Amino acid sequence: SPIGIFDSGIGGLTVANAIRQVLPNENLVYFGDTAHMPYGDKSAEAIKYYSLKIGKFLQAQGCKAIVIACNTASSLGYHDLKEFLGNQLPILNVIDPVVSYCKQQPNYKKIGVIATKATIKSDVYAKKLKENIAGIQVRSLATPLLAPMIEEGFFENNISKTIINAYLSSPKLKKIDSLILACTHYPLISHEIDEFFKGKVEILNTAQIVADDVKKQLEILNLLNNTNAVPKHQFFVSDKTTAFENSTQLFFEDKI
Ligand code: DGN
Repeated sequence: SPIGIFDSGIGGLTVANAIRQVLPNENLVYFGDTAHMPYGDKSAEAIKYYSLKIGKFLQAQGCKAIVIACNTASSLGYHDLKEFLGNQLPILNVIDPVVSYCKQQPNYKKIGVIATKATIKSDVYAKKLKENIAGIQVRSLATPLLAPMIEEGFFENNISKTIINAYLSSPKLKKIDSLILACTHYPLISHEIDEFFKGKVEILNTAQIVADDVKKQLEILNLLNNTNAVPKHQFFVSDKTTAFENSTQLFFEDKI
């Protein structure tokens, strides 16, 4: 049976892409909630409601586990979804693996977090990091223009450089030693972010960290597919937009 993966839209395809590289034998079912994107500006209630409905849909598709491949839904929908379905199948989010990763880096003292408004407002990253790492300082900054900017294909150009520069110059991010890219879209601009900090800040590619953790968790639960059959991936959206079709190459690095 497949691994279920969902996101507010296309961003989670960066996570799905990382998962298929790490677990090439696994079938994936991806759900992009394009009718309700972007989640980043929605209320907590709406995000919880959408997450539960999508979780139910993925379960009905026969998924053996669900990965919430969206930082906003992981911040606001994970708890309820786990309570609702967690006794029937494992529910994984994109935040806990990153927190565990940071915990293993003794040189991290002051961690920056950039994400959508809803993720930053939830304060879940800061709470979880502080709960797990004694004495850690966390500096969170909402960077709401970045996701739509990337989705429109604006990166590696003057516009993205100006916007990235404006956000990252915030006094909040002064003297951070590491930066969590806490939004599914940001791996596409990690190079530009790295350039801004002139290589002095460690940039955490969350998609890769999450994919490695999904493999680890499913191994522990003995849920990995041991056959060598060619995997079959299925993609569902709540609204089939041309934006989704156009962006898949960018985010999934493949045709869908
Ligand atoms: N996928 C969302 C996230 O990781 O927070 C970003 C897209 C959005 O809803 N703006």
